[in-house]
Amino acid sequence: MIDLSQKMQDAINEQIANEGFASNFYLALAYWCDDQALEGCKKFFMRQAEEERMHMLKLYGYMSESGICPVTPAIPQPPAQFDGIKDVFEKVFEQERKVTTSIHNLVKLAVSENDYNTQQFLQWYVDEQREEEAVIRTILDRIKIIGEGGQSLYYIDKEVDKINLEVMAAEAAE
Ligand code: OFO
Repeated sequence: MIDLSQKMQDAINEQIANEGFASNFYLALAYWCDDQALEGCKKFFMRQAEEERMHMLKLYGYMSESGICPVTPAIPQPPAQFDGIKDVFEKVFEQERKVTTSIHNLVKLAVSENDYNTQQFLQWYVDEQREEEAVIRTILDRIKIIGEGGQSLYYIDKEVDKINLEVMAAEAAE
C-alpha cells in the first residue's frame, strides 16, 4: 500500500478540485462556442472537458489505491463571458499554466517528502501539461496568423477542428 502523508493527501484533494474546475471550465467554453456556431471549437472543448474529468478520476484512483477516500470538491462557477475566440484561448492558456504550476508544486512536495510513488505517479501529469500547453500555444499562433477580422472565425474554427483531430489521433496511437 502507498503511504501518503496528510499534507500529500490534502494537496492531492486540492488537485482533484483543480481538475474538476478545469473540466467544468471547458464544458462552459464548449457551450459558449456552440452559441457562436463554432462547431470545431465546441468539439475541441468537449474532448478537453472529458480529459480533465479523466485527470480528476485518475487522482481518485490513486487516493483509493492508497486506502484513502478522496474528497469530492464543490466546484466554483467558471467564467462565462469572453471577448471573442482569441480571449477564450488566452484564458485557456492561463488556466493550463495554473494547473502546470499546481502539478509542479505537488511534485516538489513529493520530492521533499521522499514520496517516490507519488513522484512517479505525477510524472504522467507533468507530461500531459507540457503537451496541453503546446497545443494551446499552437492554436494561439494560428489565430495570430489567421487574424480576427472578416471571415477569420470560420478559418479559426476549421483549424481548431483539425488540431482536435490530430490530438485524438495522437492519443489513439499512444
Ligand atoms: Fe490540463 O490537464 Fe488536467 O492535469
